[in-house]
Amino acid sequence: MEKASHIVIVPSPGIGHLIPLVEFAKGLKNNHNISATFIISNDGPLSISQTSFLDSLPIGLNYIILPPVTFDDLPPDTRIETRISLMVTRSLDSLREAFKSLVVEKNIVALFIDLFGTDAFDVAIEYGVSPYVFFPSNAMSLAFTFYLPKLDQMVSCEYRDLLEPVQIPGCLPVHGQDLIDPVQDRKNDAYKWMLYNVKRYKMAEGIVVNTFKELESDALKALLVDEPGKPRVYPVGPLVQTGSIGDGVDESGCLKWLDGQPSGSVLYISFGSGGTLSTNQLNELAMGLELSGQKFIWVVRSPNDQPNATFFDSHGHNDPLRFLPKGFLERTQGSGLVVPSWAPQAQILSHTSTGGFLTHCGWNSVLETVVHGVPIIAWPLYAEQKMNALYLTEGVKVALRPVTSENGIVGHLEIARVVKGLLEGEEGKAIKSRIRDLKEAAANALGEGGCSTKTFEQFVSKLKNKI
Ligand code: UPG
Repeated sequence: MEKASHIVIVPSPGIGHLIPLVEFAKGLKNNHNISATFIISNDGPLSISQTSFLDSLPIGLNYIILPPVTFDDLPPDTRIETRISLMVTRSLDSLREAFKSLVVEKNIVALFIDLFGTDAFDVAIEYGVSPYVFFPSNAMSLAFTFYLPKLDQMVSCEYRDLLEPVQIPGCLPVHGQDLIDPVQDRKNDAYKWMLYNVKRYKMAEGIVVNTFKELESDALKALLVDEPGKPRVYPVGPLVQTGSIGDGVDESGCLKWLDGQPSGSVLYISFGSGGTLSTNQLNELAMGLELSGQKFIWVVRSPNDQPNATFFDSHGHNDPLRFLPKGFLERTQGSGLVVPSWAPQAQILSHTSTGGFLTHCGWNSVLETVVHGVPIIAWPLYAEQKMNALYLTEGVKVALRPVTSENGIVGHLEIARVVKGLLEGEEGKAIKSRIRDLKEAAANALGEGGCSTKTFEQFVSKLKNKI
């Protein structure tokens, strides 16, 4: 009897990459009986959120943790993208061993990487297995990824010094300083890694992207044009976290608290798994929320001058609440709930009391808020988030964006203005109506005969039949 198909997934570190990959794998398992093994590279113990997430994988999805790599030789200011790339590159020997034993046991039809792990392709190819990319961000970033080698050839200065915005095919014009972080300093190793990985994308048999037609029609149209050396792109989204991470107990008390609030009245504030604010900015946000007089749930992290300080460990080790302004917790008691480090985001966004989401615009957060029809305040911090914020405010127009003052801080008056505008103002109403349309479009895309469902099916037949 022929063995059932199996895939291997080599995720980049970070829970924001693991979450959509697991949703993707669940879709393959539940609808097409294709099981999966995640092979996890690391540089030490996994974070609490990663461990509890992996421990709750359903039957048919397994994981292997590779021995840790060492980064002792890297300078302390090594950028996150370099670390992510090196994590996979330095794990290649142990990855090869793990892959070899799986090949003996299972009918492996594909190896998937996301974003920066293209060195793992070599292992797949050695064993005659097809390499694929799962792109956990959007069509706009993927279009930029394809465009980057061209831009690299055409432009010699730093992109942030360009006078004209960059015209990525199918996308809104983007100012150089708003392009993704790893291209902001072309002399940095992170840029070299980025370019190295994107040039290797053409080795992939296909690229699965977590978006859908109605959300990003122009960028997808451009991506779907056949060009030599460009792998076929499969938009199968929105694949979002459905359950909770961990055992599903409402440990933070957020859901119970939301049960007692009026419909659509609460602003949820979270900067994803890695986002952090400076001390100054944390204070302004606290004061702005208080001044707005609106209800809120705020996932607070200890302040840090690096905007992505908790990327590898979302829970941190300090008590973040002690950094809030004196008396803030007492004064906002009853109207606000402050949660240290991590909250059950998917459930909060699906709760009827939630009326807005102040987000760093990580793509999973964007898709989750679209799926639940929750209006957005866009507050990008790092990675491709400025591009996402641009698209949300000026492309699909489902977000308000506070203005940053010249000192780089968003002041409390501006925060209060935008928060009130979203929850009570006319602009908030228009956004609500547009995001409800997108919510419906998302449900249709994933429904029977919907465009993402059909694309998923085409993709699966390619996987199974190797056509
Ligand atoms: N989450 C929670 N509780 C929290 C915080 C986050 O459940 O308290 C979940 C959230 O629901 C989401 C995920 O964690 O599913 C976070 O993903 P995302 O919103 O995409 O943010 P990041 O973790 O920052 O994701 C990284 C990059 C981001 C990029 C994304 C996909 O920072 O810019 O879009 O990966 O590539």
